Amino acid sequence: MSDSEETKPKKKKEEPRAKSIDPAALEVIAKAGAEGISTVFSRVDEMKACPIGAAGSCCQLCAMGPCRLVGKNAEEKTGICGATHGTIGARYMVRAIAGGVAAHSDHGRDIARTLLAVSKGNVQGYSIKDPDKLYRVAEMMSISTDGKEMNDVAAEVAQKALDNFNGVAGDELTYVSRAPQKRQEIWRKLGLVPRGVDREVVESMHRTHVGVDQDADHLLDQGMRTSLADGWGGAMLATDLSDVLFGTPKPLISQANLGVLKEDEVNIIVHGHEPTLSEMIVAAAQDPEVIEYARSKGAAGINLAGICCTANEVLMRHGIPPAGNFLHQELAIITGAVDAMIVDVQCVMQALQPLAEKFHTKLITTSPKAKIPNATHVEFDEEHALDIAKDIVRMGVDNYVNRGEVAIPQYTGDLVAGFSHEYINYMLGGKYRASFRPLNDNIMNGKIQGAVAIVGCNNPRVTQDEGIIYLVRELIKRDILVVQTGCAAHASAKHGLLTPETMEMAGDGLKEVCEAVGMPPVLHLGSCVDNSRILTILSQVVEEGGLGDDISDLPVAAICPEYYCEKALAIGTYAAASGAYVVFGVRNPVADCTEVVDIMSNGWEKKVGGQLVFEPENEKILEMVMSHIQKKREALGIHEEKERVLLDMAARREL
Ligand code: MSK
Repeated sequence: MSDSEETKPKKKKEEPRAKSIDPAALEVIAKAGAEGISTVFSRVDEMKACPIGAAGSCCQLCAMGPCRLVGKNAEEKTGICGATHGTIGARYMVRAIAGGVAAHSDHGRDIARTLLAVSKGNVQGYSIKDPDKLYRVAEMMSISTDGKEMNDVAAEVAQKALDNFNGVAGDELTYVSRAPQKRQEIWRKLGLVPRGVDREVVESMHRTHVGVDQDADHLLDQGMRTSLADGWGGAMLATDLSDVLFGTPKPLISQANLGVLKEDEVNIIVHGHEPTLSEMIVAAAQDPEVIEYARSKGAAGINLAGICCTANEVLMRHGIPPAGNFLHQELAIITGAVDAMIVDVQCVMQALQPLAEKFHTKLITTSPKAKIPNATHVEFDEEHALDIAKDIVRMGVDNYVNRGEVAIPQYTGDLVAGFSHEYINYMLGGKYRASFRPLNDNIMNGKIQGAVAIVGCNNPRVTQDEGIIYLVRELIKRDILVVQTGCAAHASAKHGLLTPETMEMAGDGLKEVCEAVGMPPVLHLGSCVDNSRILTILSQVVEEGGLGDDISDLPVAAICPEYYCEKALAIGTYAAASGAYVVFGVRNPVADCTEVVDIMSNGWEKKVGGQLVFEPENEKILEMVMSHIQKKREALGIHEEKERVLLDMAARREL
């Protein structure tokens, strides 16, 4: 060995990254490893991400390519057609946003179609569970309800919702009027008001086709307009009409994680997104005749659990326990205890069927839009919804006797969920004076420094739940109220952070408010489409007064620490286009397109007051979000701690 080799510093071997911080997940991952079973956690090590595509430097839009803008001076290179790095990156973002918007909005459209069918009596098992909300939605849509039967109002509401998709509701989506006045003016001035959900998605696909829109900034404006058709359109309609049909959530208790599976009962998991199916599965699993059928097979009962956002839909309204988030779908099957996994659309891995074949699990697809080779397909339709749901549940029951060895990790987290925007309003102000005033006052007096939404998915490229849990804990410690949706909420649920006891981890100010109101410092608002509830809350906080006149004035932010899909990018974009500061973890999908990175951060901040930025380090995300919140507090003049003045009776009277 030469001298120079001897003195060369040895390259430190990188420690393998932990797969998860969830002990239940780690237990099943170890079992899978020992038995040679492939999972998303093992495949992610085998499949290295393509570095060119990962940074937004690959254009695959036509057969002249794919073009790879790499090497020295990559920023100055162009594709064969002359497309710049900026155009390529912007086209990627706009197509991703359009994909996400299409997914959420097709979900919303299906709920509207179900409401229309209910109004005409063409369904089995559904009814209008929250008539008050139906009338509030009708008012919001300027539909007169005077002297009309409830079903006629429902038909008009459903039709107006459907018109929002088709673009025949008018020049602007109906719910744009729910945004603060100033926000609406910003959108109108910039031409960002969405005209119809379908129209914006189609226009995005057209403008990103080769040879059409070639200006990155102009393309990304269309990305914002399309995303707004989700947040203030498809997703908001999905949330409101789901509340009308299935009930508006109120707080309830439950548990989360793989430990909710039961060894002596038929375990059925609902997985995917749309509540139309899962609501009927809940009803079928509670049907005494079906339960008796399960007993006849030797089971003690039927245990229903959820994965992903379907889990959130049935948790929020029925307290059905989530068995876990996105990365738990395979792990649940590997416990050997799942007799049927019923799926509809979105976030369902194709790996489930080959895995289910190694165990006894029956994978049942139900949507006419989504089939999986070799899975059992039972097509769902609203006209025969309850009968179909009962048939599906019976298939799970029949499969109970085929179980082999079962290994359920004994971990669960207690949780409180069910915080709809209506309930938060009521909780803060009370029955007779429901209002966001106490929240605004406590933000103004500094007991609450601000609010942050921690939302989105899991991604096996990062340690499962780690970023989400770190940020939740650190933010509440700094007197930040946290709201959650999607799989990020499951992470907190599994780790016991969605309980009132969590207020012990909160800063003194936040703790005091939580004690006074009787709320946990981390609020579960629902599924991914329910991110629209956050937009509604922000609009109401602005309307309440004292914190500026637009969402961009508020000391708030949104973080998606473990995103993986296009839907997350759509949500992040509509939040930024609505004026929020949005940070994504994992990686920047257009990192090498500096023009696009700059437009979505500095450009959008100047244009719409919000930003979409990417930062893989959780500690840096925390710093960035806290400094943004302080910046907003300073701009509002509420950054200095005010001396607390005790008022005498005269001063109180004056007030
Ligand atoms: S399910 S979109 S992994 S949050 Fe909504 Fe979870 Fe993300 Fe699917």
